[in-house]
Parts: sequence; structure tokens; C-alpha cells
Amino acid sequence: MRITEVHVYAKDLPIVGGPYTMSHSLLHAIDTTVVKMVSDTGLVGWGEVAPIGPVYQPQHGLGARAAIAEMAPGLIGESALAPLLFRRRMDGLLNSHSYAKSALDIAYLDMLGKHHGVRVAELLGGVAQERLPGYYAIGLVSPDEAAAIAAEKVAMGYPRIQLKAGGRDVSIDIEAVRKTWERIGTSAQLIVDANRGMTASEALRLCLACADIPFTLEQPCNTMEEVASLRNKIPHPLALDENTEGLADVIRAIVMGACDSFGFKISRFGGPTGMTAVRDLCAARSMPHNVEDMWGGDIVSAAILHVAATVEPRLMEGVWTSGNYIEEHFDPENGIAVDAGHFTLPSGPGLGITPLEDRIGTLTASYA
Ligand code: 0XW
Ligand code: MG
Repeated sequence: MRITEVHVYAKDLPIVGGPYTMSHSLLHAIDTTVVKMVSDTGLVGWGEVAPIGPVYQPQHGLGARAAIAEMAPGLIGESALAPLLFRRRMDGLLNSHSYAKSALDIAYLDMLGKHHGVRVAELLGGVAQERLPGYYAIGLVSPDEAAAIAAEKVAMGYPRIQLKAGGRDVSIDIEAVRKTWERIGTSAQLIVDANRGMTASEALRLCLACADIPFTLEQPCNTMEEVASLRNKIPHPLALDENTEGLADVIRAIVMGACDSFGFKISRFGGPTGMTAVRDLCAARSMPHNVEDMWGGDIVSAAILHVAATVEPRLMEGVWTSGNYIEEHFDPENGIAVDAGHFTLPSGPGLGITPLEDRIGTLTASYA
């Protein structure tokens, strides 16, 4: 089986109930890129990548489509049966740009799974669990609102709650953490995620003021070194997210002892195929982690679940998808939705979803 066509679509995903707020971003809509890959046997594979605005990381929607334009002509005619060789072929066509490669990798795996009649998770090594724990991310809202939303989501069944922090007076973050703790206690795991928005001094103030509260502090500062400087000053476990921009960064973080867990976005590793090395490295060092991506519709959400399903359950901290913020599914029948704070792995071959062509956006380029 070989690749004969690659089609690229762009779509604006308005944020339902937005804006979505983090320490450095306030977003009303997200620019997603959908890839449709076609084989000489008539199979179709779907891929997607949706950077969460142009500031969150060195990625943006136009960049994804430009990177795909650079690679796609060189991918036509390539075997559709060898994901690792496909990844190397992409690397031979364009340096870095893992996020754009992720959309192509997802489409490739969707098509390959359909060819073999198996799910993507089975291509990635096998399904360890069909039902996956989710987590809910609460934006930069008032302390009272944060506590109320947390209580509501815990009551719905979410086992983990993430509070956004940073980019505002740290005293507000301290109050939000305290009020949320008072509301939910140990009924759910609590993460405080500053998305690189704090100085080490601010993070220290937060942790000392909340030393009695067992939350995980996620990506408080901009660099791994700043985060690592907190290691022996705070009682809280540390997680790295944005600093893990590739397998080498994960190795460096583990060797440095910079964190106790990770937040992994599949597009930062070039997609599910690249994520398997990160998953297995973490298993070798018993490093818990979540599986997510920046944003995206059913295609990204399904890819996230197929990776998460292969992670050792003892290390699988949680899954996040942006489904709560998207007004319509690409696949109205099998779209990915959270249920009582958990996700169920799709049962169909490949990704297990079938996007409707009138929902995937505007065709921007075709390669054949
Ligand atoms: C909560 N998220 C998964 C959603 C946004 O992509 C940011 C991210 C995070 O944890 O940083
Ligand atoms: Mg994070």
C-alpha cells in the first residue's frame, strides 16, 4: 500500500464558553489543520494538529500548513505500511516542525490501522486500558469561581482538576488554590499549572503559602533550570509540560531530576509514533505522565486516546481533550466525548472515527 494523495484543510474552532485563559494567552478561537491521506488501495486516513494560538509554543496554524506543504510532495508514493520509515522520511524532508508531522503521522496510522483492521492503539503496542481517566482544566478565574467549578467537575466524576495560575498577582493564585482545596479536599488530585507564567520566586511564594495542600505544580516557570531550582525548596511534586519539546528534553529532565511527572502533548513528539519512545522511557523510570495535545477536534482527541490506552495504567495520570470547548464533532456519531470525567477508547479500526467532509474546514492544498 502506498500514499497517493494528501489533502490539507483549515478550520477555525470557536471556543465554546470562551475565552480560554492561561498565563500568557487569552483565546477565542483556535486554527486547526486537518489532513486527509489517501492510499493506492482507496483507504483514507485522517490527521489533525491545532496549536493553541501563536504564543503558547513555537507553533501556529499557518506554520503547520507551510511545513506540510514543504513535506507533502516528497511523501507521495511512499509506503503506507512503515510508520517508523515514514517518520524518518518526513525528517529527511524537513528539520524539526514536529507539530506539523504529528498531523501526518496520525493520518498515516489511521490509514494503516484500517488496512490491517486494527485500532491505532494496537499498532502502538496494545490496549492496556479501554477507559481512561480525564482531567478538567480551570482557566484564570476568580478564586470563588475556581472552587465552584472544581466542585462541579469532581461531582461529575473527574478524578483530576487542573487550576491555571500565573500571569497575575500570585496572591490570587494562592487564594484560588486554598478555596479549591477547601471545596474538594482529597476527592480529586489537584494540579496547579502556570504554563511557564511564574518566576521561581512567585512559585516559591505559592508553594510556601500552600505547603499543607498536596497539589502537583506543573510548569511553573519558563525554563527547566528555573523549575529545577525549586526542587529542594518546596514540598510539592513538580511536573514539566512545555519544556518537553522532544525526547531529548525528556531524557534531560529525568537525568537532571527536574520533575516527578510530565504533561505530554503528542504533537510535540511528531505524533503517536514518536510518543511511544517517550512512553517507554517513562516506563523505564516509573515517571507518571498525562497524554494530551494543545487543542483539536475529534481526530486529535481520538489520537490522544489511542496513545493513552497503551500507557501502563500505574503511570497514566490523565487525558485532556478540548472537546468541552468545541461546538460540533467532526464525527457526529462516534465523536470523542468525556463521560463522568473519563474517556472510552473508540472501537473501530484506525482512529475509530469518520469525519464528515463538510465539517473539516476549507481545502487549502492538495498533493498527488
Ligand atoms: C490544559 N491543556 C492541556 C490545555 C491547553 O492546551 C494547555 C494545556 C496545559 O495543560 O498546559
Ligand atoms: Mg500543562
